[in-house]
Amino acid sequence: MTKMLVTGGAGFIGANFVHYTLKHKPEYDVTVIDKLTYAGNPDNLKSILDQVNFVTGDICDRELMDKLVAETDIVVHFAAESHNDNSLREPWPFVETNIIGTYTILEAVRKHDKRLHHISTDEVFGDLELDDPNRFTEETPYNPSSPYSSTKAGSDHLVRAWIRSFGIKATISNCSNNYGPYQHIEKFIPRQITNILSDIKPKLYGTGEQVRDWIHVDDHNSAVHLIIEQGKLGDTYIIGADNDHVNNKAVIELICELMGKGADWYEHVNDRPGHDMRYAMNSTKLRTELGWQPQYTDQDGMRNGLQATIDWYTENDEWWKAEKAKVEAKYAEQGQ
Ligand code: NAD
Ligand code: TDX
Repeated sequence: MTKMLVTGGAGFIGANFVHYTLKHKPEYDVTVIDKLTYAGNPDNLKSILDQVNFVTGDICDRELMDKLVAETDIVVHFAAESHNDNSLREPWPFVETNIIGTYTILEAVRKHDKRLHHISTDEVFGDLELDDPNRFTEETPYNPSSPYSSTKAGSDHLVRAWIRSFGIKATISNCSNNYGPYQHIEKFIPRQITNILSDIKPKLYGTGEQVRDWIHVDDHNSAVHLIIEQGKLGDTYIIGADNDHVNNKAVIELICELMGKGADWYEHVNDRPGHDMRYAMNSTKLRTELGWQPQYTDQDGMRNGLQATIDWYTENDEWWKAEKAKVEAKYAEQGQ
């Protein structure tokens, strides 16, 4: 068995990754380290908790990370503060977890000579204009906009520097916007689904012309496994499912339609300051070098993936209901 340490494994993508790993990759013996911030929920792993080792702790804790990294073969690093809107209200936890936390992991990986895969985001590249034909590639220069994306960019720079200066055995992936089960209801898609389920109108920032390159979380995680197994050490891989033609307005209208509301049953609210316009990913390297293919593709793929996600939030209302009023009250303070 290969020992795998998953940081942030009680959050959205990390928990889906652990489920995916146990289902498709039985050769891994998984340990999760998670601080259980507001975004971490041990219930995300409830059905498989007896099959993983779960450690509650902070990735900034040097002693703890040194011990956990020493005991593992590979670290898959998802833990982060992940929400842009929160980073605009209070940036410090982003600096601490995303930068100092990643530094702490890098030092442990360096000392114990362990394999690392670092999970990052398209947002490190900044944004594109709506009419720009380009997509982000592994060579796109970094140009982050928010405290969130700049701290993720900082963490990527640390990983790249540790690869070059110390020769650590690491890979990096930059993925676009994920959706699927277990995503915190502060995020765009689950917020709107749970709004409709709570008889609240969905909330669209500004005009809603912004474009996100949506990818189902299982497609992200299948790519991560492929990179872990076959990726070239030291390299970066872009992960995206070619969904960069759907703007926020179209997504909200599709959610309304799939949930039996009129396509205009939503309201415009205050825009996000510094709001990135468009993200678009060119995942040619991952597809040609490693043979990756997403399962949920283009408009129909998004329709199928969204329907499955709507069903999940509908069937699992005990998972989100207690949080809903608090999340909406926080948004209401910003006129959102
Ligand atoms: P999330 O906020 O749902 O989960 C983050 C998890 O990390 C939580 O379980 C939280 O408790 C844990 N955590 C936070 N600070 C910690 C600390 N100091 N020590 C230990 N654990 C800590 O985030 P997510 O959406 O699942 O994102 C996971 C990773 O994927 C992040 O690195 C994010 O930047 C990246 N990413 C996310 C998306 C997306 O669309 N959500 C897209 C691309 C990349
Ligand atoms: O209520 C809303 N209404 C709305 O119009 C919310 C919460 C968001 N939006 C807009 C803002 C964005 O243009 O929807 C889009 C998506 O918003 P988020 O879900 O907050 O995602 P985003 O800011 O694009 O970042 C996400 O993708 C990249 C993740 O949260 C990051 O962790 C990841 O790195």
